[in-house]
Amino acid sequence: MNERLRAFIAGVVGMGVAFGIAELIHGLYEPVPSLPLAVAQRVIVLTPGSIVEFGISLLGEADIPVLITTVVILTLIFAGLLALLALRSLAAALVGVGALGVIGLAASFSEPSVRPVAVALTVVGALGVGAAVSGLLVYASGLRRTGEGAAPEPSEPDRVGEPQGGRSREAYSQDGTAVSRRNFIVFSGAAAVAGIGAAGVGRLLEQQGVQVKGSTAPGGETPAAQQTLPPAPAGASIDEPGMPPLFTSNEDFYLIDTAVAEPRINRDSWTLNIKGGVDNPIELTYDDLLSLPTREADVTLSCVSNEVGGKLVSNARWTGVMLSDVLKEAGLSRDKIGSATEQLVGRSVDNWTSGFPTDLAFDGREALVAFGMNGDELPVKHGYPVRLVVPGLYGYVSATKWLTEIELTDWGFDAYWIKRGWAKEGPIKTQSRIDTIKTGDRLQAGTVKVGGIAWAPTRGIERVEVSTDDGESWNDATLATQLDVDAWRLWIYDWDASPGEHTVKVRATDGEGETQTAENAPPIPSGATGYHSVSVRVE
Ligand SMILES: Nc1nc2c(c(=O)[nH]1)N[C@H]1C(S)=C(S)[C@@H](COP(=O)(O)O)O[C@H]1N2
Ligand SMILES: [Mo]
Repeated sequence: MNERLRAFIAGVVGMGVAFGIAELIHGLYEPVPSLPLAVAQRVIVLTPGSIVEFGISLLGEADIPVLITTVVILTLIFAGLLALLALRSLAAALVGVGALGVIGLAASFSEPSVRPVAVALTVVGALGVGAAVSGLLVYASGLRRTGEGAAPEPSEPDRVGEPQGGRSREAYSQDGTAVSRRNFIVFSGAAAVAGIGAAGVGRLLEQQGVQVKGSTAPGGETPAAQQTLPPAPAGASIDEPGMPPLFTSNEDFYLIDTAVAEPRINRDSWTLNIKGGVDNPIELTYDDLLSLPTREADVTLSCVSNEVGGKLVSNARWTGVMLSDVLKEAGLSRDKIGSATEQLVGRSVDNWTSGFPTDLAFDGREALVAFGMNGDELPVKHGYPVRLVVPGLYGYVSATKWLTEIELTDWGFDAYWIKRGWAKEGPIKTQSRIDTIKTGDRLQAGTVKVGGIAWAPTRGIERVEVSTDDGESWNDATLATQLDVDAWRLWIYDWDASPGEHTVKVRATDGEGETQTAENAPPIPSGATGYHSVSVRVE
């Protein structure tokens, strides 16, 4: 192992220790954010939106962990290079450490609700200890002596074929410090284990914190709605292999957000501010919210970045309070909407925003300030304790999770994804998807059950047609009972399949008689269009 490699490893290990310390402090004390998470969050915010959406579509739910891992690995490599640099110029290397500190501080201070002093102490302290560990390893290896101005000449490469167990020349470094390679390995290994251990304990503590803070207060079951819905009729489901359930479980419900760490909110201290152009700005507690009439609504949510045939669409029975009732509490009614209150902006605790025409809160659709999902409280990842659910709008303009503020403002304000190039208005486009067969399937000739879902929230689905000849001719599918115009509708078609290659397509017509467009469009800027198409071979 030559000196350069040792120095590099010393840098990596030191940085690992620094990460471990910071992560441990984060686990012990929430207001100090996890540094890799904070940096990853900044990367997302500072990256053009289309690239972020691309990353999300490419990696799905893995995008955030991949990004965090990348941040950690790049930082470790950078620290290794700094340690190499320290052999030549300690001052230059310290400047590099300082730069890391500035990045860590800047990213941390961009997180909501941090304690600046604690964060500063953590960043400086962790980097200081990490640099000290690196330095000790470097000095212990005899790579650099105190007071040495310049680096030693590049050393000879390791001698090959040195006798086993014998004291190699390499065991004594060139300046005579007697530290064996084994010691270096033991010291750096121990430091690495300590760093990883500290990080592990930190993560563990954080996860326990999650349970304490994310779970319900004693006795705090999600209250049943006053106005409940009857159980879904049996005819609304279709029980065939490959068909989705009528309601997506909370576990399987698609997941999209920019939050690197899901906000952990204590619902007992949570508040919802209704502000901006309202007569009576108010702050509601969780109990205040629940004192308003509660109800259930079956609503399908979709992400604008869902591709034709994609999985970013799910259906749930939500529990909540009508958004219009909440707005009434703040003194806003439909007839009072003016240009200063034209837009309703939902803001999360981590400052994500959505925005849509205020009028849609009053036009009769069941827009909810929701706290329950499929009979349970909202899971943390789906916005605990309270989120918005607005039928007929893509999530990016409406479905603010971890909601803490509703601001009535003019149309000039651009919410999070609007700033990043997505359409200002986001009505969900009528779409349909084939679920029971997929491209590449080899099927037996005879009856093939072609089935799936179709959705046009607020309009409902009136008709679904299937083509098995690449769109030449169309056949009516059998529709399941429509649960609600806001919910997806299941459908099935018995296809008498003959041997050969076939392209199967589906198209839906909404409750207003509009058939979805055949024209293919990508998700950006306002949602994908086109017919879902599946190519199969029948044998
Ligand atoms: N706070 C917050 N709310 C958010 C988002 C977000 O990034 N942050 N993403 C939105 C988007 S783009 C969609 S599609 C829906 C997804 O909700 P889900 O993850 O519960 O399916 O949440 C919306 N609400
Ligand atoms: Mo989305």
